[in-house]
Amino acid sequence: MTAFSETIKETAALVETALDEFLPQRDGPLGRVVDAMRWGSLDGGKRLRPFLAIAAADMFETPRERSIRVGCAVEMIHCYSLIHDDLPAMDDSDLRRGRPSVHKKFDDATAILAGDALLTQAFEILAEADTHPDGNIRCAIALELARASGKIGMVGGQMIDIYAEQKDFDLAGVTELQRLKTGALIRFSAVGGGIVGGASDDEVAALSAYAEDLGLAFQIVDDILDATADAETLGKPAGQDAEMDKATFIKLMGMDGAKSKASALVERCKSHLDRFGAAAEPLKGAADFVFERKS
Ligand code: GRG
Repeated sequence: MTAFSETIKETAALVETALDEFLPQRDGPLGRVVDAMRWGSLDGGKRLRPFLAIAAADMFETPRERSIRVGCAVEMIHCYSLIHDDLPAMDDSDLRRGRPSVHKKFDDATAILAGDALLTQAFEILAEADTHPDGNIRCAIALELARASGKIGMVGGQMIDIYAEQKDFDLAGVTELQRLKTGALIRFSAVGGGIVGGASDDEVAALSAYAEDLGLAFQIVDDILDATADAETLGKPAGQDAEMDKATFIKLMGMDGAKSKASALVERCKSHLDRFGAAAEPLKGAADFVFERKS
């Protein structure tokens, strides 16, 4: 196992423990929504977003108790989005992270409420004094997360994506859609980690530039993995699947073009961190991990 795989596993274990503590089991009907929140957020996923938050904050020698809370907040938003995305009204997926999705394990109403409760709790965690003693810093982080998650971020991107299934988008359109749908939370992760660590405006801007390139590379790699999996299932050349009505980076750039673009973005995203010297190695490792990932 590479050094980076070990590092991300270590932070994932910290996040797992913290999420478990944020979601204590309860009795009765309230216990049902907590169980669904736990099902949708514990024991799964790469935990890339919390890793970015923690690694960015580590560059400024921030107490881990603070950065883990920022990481848990963004992971809760991510998990809520997956729970809602899996619902019949959206992607209608029976499986998530290799097991039944929340609405399959429970029911649609419980899945909607579990997603809503994770979304709300993310902001509760950020507002609590344990996240940072300075209320202005807590407010700045919450503002960034609200913008990354809502109509000018992830929700806006999801809305465009649902619409884009019927429309042909060009490269600029797909890039903008993905910047919102998946890029905004990835950007928040690095920026939120920087803010909780007391980064200067210039340092936050460098983290933002890094994460914007990283988020785009992440989505291009996601399209490459999807197209490769579809090609294996359908026995067709990668990219020529039943979802050809949906604009993807593979459709617009071809498989080779998409791979070159992702590789170039990963190299460029790392260069934004050169000013931080050796302290940026974990974040640079995350960029290589995104490019090389298989799931
Ligand atoms: C329902 C408001 C709302 C938004 C949904 C992000 C999203 C928007 C839907 C997810 C659909 C999807 C599979 C998008 C592709 C990119 C992506 C976000 C993949 C999942 O993220 P990973 O790979 O997942 O980080 P893990 O399980 O590792 O956390």
